[in-house]
Amino acid sequence: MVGLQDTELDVLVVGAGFAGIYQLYHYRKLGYSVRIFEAAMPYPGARVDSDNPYYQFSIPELWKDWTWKERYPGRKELLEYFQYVDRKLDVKKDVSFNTRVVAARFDQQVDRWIVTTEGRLVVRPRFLVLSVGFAAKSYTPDFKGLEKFKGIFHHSSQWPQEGVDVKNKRVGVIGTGATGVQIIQEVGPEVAYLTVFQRTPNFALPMWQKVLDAEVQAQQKVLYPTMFRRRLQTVSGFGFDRYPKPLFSATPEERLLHWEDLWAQGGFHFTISNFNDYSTNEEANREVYNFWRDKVRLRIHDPKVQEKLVPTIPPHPFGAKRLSLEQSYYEVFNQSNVTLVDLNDCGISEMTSKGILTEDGVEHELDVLVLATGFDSVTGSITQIDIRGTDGVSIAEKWVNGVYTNLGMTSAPTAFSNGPTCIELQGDWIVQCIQYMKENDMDEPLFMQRQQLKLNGVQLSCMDLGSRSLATKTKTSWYMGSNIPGKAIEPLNYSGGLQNYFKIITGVAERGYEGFRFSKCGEA
Ligand code: NA7
Repeated sequence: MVGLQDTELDVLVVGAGFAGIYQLYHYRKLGYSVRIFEAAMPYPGARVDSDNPYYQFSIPELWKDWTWKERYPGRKELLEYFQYVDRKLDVKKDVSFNTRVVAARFDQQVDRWIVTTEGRLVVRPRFLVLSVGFAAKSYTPDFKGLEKFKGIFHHSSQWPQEGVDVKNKRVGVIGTGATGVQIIQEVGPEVAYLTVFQRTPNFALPMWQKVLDAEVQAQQKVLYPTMFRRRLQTVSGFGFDRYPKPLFSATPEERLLHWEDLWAQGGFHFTISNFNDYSTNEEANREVYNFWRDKVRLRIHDPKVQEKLVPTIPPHPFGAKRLSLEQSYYEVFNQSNVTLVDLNDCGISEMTSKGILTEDGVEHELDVLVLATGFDSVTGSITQIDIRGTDGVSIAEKWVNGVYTNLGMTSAPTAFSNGPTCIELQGDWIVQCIQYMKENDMDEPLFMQRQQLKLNGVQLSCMDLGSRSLATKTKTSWYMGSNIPGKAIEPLNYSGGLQNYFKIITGVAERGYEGFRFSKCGEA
């Protein structure tokens, strides 16, 4: 690391996840000097929510020799996959781990970024690519007395790599988002006692996990190139798409038949391939909810718990908040050693040395407390880095009232889709844009994040699209930034479909990066 001090690089990539590695792969091919800085980890039960084979690199030298074990790979298999990727591409030699980027400013005199890490390392890349993901900044609510708690507690994103032994322990989980659901179903069968603190029920969908057959996978690989191309033509970056009909144009029998079919396919098939108006038409949405409700309620024995987990009337439209995929989540609540605390009936007063005191005076004693309370999603990953443009104003200050255009930097939130699909789509675009700038000796305080492309925001009107979606009808949601007190409330994802997003960004590039402002190197 010492050897890197003051190094000049073509590209510095921040983050060694799917996006960062994809960037590295392409810059190496172009012969650029490139390095990744990675800060660094996963909780019990962490699992991919995307169907195989879509959650992987589409790089042929990677998928050709890799065989997945499960339809939705878990933490262990994903780690093995990344180890395999490392062996194949020798990723690590260009990654500095445990290296958190804290600041970046553009020096117009030398046309370079001055990037500083927590350990005071300074490097000077010409291009800075933030592949930091949408959930790099965790959110822990300001619980009174949290510091008094004598047991073990962690936010899900800061789970110790060596794990925490929850066997025969009294465990509490705050939060029932996608993370909480995964943790609850994983630890439920092992613990002495589980107390789940729920504010909003998650409308979780059965994933129908299954072991994959190596032979079938090998045969299917002939289709992979087509499948990977097809992803870009769909609304969500998977191989399947919306059902091309509004809900009420179908007869009740046709609806039921379609829903049963989607249900049997498992996972996000039920949302993505549902009727094409279910996320914009409230009545259609309620019909979809009712189908989900009636299926899931059957799995919960206690009628009171049933109503808490799967309410007769939903607190928000179906799919307006991120749905989770589950395998045995609802059955956990049938265990006699599990209590569901509805924080709407009775909130958290404070944390004590022994556990959590709720407003009814009950002290829930715990050995381990899991804070599955989410993230300052999408923008927090970027604003937590002190990034300053040529005017000296930080990106956090610029975005305090919402994400908007800044100097020559126009930013637009990510297209909302399967992660790797969008990562590769935007990744290709970023690589080509940087190549274009290098070839033309152009410079500009070019700030790019795989989710925050420097595009003409007018074309990607998230606000317009978002306001038509039922996703706005939630009290707290990371889709809208409303889960973080004080954060500007606005749709943070482009919901116009990945296929449309693809057309827009390709069009901008083809028209010579329309809407961008480039300057020649040396022109301060
Ligand atoms: P989420 O989806 O933001 O979930 C956070 C959960 O924490 C959610 O159930 C919140 O309830 C709950 N929460 C947040 N603040 C509080 C307070 N103060 N008291 C009680 N409960 C609280 O984060 P995840 O980590 O589950 O998932 C993030 C994404 O990562 C996921 O969607 C995937 O795309 C991957 P609420 O619903 O706001 O009432």
